Amino acid sequence: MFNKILVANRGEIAIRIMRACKELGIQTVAVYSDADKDALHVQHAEEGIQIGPAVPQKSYLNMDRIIAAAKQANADAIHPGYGFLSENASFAEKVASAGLTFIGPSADSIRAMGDKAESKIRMKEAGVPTVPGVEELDSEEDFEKAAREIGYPLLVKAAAGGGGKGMRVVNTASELSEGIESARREALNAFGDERLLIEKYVANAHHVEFQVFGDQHGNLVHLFERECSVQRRHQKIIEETPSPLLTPESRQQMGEAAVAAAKAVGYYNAGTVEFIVDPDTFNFYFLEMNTRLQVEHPITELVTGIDLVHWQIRVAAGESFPFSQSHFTQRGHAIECRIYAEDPANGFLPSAGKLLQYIEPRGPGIRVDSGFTVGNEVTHFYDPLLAKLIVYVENREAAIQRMQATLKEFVVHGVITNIDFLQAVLSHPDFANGQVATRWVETIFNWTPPSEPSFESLIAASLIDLTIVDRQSSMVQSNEPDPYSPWKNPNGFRISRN
Ligand code: MV4
Repeated sequence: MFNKILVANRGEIAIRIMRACKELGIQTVAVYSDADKDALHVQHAEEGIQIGPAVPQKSYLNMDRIIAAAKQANADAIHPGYGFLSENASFAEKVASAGLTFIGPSADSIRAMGDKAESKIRMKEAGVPTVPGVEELDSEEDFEKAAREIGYPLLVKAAAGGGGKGMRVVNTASELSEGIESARREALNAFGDERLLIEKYVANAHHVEFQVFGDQHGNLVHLFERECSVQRRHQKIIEETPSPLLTPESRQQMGEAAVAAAKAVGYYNAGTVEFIVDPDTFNFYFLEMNTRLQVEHPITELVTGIDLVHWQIRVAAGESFPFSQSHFTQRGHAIECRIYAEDPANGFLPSAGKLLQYIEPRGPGIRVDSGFTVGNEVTHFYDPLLAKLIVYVENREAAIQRMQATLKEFVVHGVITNIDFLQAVLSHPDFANGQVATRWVETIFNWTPPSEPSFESLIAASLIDLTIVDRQSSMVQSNEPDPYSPWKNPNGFRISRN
């Protein structure tokens, strides 16, 4: 087993990984940028190494600097978390070349799944359902011929892409050349690679992904699904498991397809196979595989009862995964809400500032994975995810109720959050009925934030601040008479709780 792991990440996921290390008796090393010298993840580690300026390119994406830090600290392994370098095959190779262990899949698996055209071809060979389409396209005539075969509406996607970048819906033949051109431009811009593929557009699709997990000895299972259809601009907002859409039959078929997909690229460690599901026919299609631990992994941990990060570390060290598929069942229902520092009234723009007040909910079946505490600064350099609020209870109805009640207890002052927006989604009848497809937030759900809080609620907020925050006053350095006054809130008088 490893003696020491460097966590090449920040925020809630760095802390999540460090907790697992400590439980396994492994020492931890944090890396941090100039903007993060007071960040919570640094305090959770036994050692911290400064790796550069705030801009991610020069710190959390700086491969050589991170590997040098791991060598300097005498670490055995690097956990990349999600985002940043987690799906960078060259980084996985560099880590291995430096004599360290990359806690994740092989560089070859990352590379095979990173290219949408290549992965789609490999999935077809492995018998995994993919959306009808064409991958090898060069001339204008190739595209026109493929479009006639596939029919409209169709989707033009960047081969190097993922996450919706370089993607265009084309509804008629007359829109085709414009769609190809703009997708190509965006693909070249985002990935330096202008290759495209086209496929049938599946309208009203649900996003259902399957967690897979394997060791380096050929054992690989799926750990059921996560329904992630509540999204905005390819940013997930709410995830849950089990999916309200799937039947036992479709779940089993999709689980088998997810295992086949992972096995086709010799996968080990934690991964996620993403499908779109047509809710009318239950037809499902492989979209892409995310070769990392995902943000939403906690809901899977709750319903399956296994700690994914423990096992990521253990299988990376060469241990066998001792459970076979029949060991696993889904028990209960889990929902995750992502609490973002962003302003729904202002195009969901990130909201930076100091957390003047920050109180996380607690109680039975409540898990909060967060990277912040009161007094911390939320900067515009990084993802504005403040915390993940996860609830777990016996069924979906109770889970929604628990989430609604728990969100009311989450107090954040100093930045604007999406908490009211989350409440509005959770109380919508379409959500209650499980009838939310991927474009629901953008096309059907037109929520407008409530108007400015009343004068009375501002007075109440200022009194709450004065009484509750006092015991944390040592955390905030200020010589101003009342640093907690909502009248001083740099973001105006909005409060994220009523
Ligand atoms: C699709 C699709 C419909 N039909 N492909 C979006 C990101 C990338 N993973 C692929 N995506 C989609 N591919 C076909 N043939 C709809 C989407 C899509 C989507 C997928 C998952 C989650 C959210 C989404 C939002 C819009 C579109």
